[in-house]
Amino acid sequence: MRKILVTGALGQIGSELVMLLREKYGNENVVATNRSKKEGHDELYNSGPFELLDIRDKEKTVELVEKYEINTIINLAAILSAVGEARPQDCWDINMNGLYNMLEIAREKEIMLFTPSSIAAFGPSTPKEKTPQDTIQRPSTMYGVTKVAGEILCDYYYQRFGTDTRGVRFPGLISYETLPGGGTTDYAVHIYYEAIKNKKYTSFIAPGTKMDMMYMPDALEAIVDLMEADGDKLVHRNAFNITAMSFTPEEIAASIKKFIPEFEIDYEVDPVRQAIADSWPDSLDDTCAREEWGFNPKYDLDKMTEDMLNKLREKLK
Ligand code: NAD
Ligand code: AKB
Repeated sequence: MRKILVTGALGQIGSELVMLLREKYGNENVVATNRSKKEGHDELYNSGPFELLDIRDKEKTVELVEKYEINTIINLAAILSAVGEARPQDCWDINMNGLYNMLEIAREKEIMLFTPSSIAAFGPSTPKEKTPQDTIQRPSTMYGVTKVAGEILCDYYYQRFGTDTRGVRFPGLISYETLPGGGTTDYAVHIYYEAIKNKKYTSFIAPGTKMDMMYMPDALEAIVDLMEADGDKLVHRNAFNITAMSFTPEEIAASIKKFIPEFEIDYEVDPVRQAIADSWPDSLDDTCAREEWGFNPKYDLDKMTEDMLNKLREKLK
C-alpha cells in the first residue's frame, strides 16, 4: 500500500494531485504538506492529513515520514522561474537544499521519490525544435540551474544508492483550480481568466513565442503513471521530456476566439519573462516517455480551451 507525502501541496499541481491521489490510494494514505497554510483549500484540509512542512527542515520531514509510515514522497515545493529570477538565492536554497533533504531521507528510509523537472532545464544553446531527450542543458536562469542540478542529483542517488527516484520535465501547465505560482508560462492560464472576465488579455509574452504546454489532467496522469511504471523499463528515470502541445500567444488567443468570438489580445512584454521564454525550447520530443512508460496525453489546444472556459465560467460566476 502506498503511503504518500506530498510537499508544496497547496500549489498549482499539488492542490489537484492530492485530491486525485486520495481518491486512488485512500484519504488517510496521502499526507499533504506545505510551508504555510493558504485560503481556498478547505476540501484538501478536511479530506485527509495536512501538516505544515518547510522542505529545508529535515528533522520535521523525518518526523512526518515516521509518524505516517511514508514510502513515497512527491516533492513539489519549489520556487518557479519568474520568482526565481527575482529571488535567486531563495530559489537555490529551496530547490536544492530542500531536494537534498528529500533525497537523503529517501535513501535512508528506502522511499520512492518523485521530483518534477521542467522545460526550464534547457537553455539558449539547446536545439529548439523537437528538443531531444538527451541534449545540451545550459540554462540561463537560476530556476533552470536548480532543475538541471536536481535531475543529475536524482540520477546520482539512483545509480549510487539504488534510491527509486523518478521525474518528468513538465512544460507550462494550464489549470483552473489553483493559480500558478510565479512562472513564465503563467500567461497561458491568466489569458483564460481574462477571457471570461473581460473578453481581452494583455500578454506579457510577445507574439511568435512558442512554448510547450499541457493541461493539468494530463500532467496528473503522467505523475501517477510514471510512479506506477515498472522501474526496470525506465532508462531516463529522472527527467522524461513530456509535452502535449506547443503554441504562441496568438495561437492560444485564436483558440479562445473559436469559443468567445469578441476576445482580443494585445501585448505589453515583460523583458525578464520574455528573456526566459526565449531561452526555452519551442517543442520537446517526448518519444522516450511514450516508449518507456506509455505517456499519452489526451488534450490538444482546442479541447483544453473548451474545458478551461467551461470550468472557469462555473468557477467565476
Ligand atoms: P507552485 O509555485 O504553484 O507551488 C509550490 C508550493 O510550494 C506552494 O504552495 C508554496 O507555498 C510551497 N513552498 C514553497 N517553498 C516551500 C518550502 N520551502 N517548503 C515547503 N513548501 C514550500 O508550484 P507548482 O506549479 O505546483 O510546481 C510544483 C513543481 O512542479 C515544482 O518543482 C515546479 O518546478 C514543477 N513544474 C511546474 C510547472 C508548472 O507549470 N506548474 C512546470 C514545470 C515544472
Ligand atoms: C515556469 O514557467 O516557471 C513553470 C515551468 C515551465 O517550469 N511553469
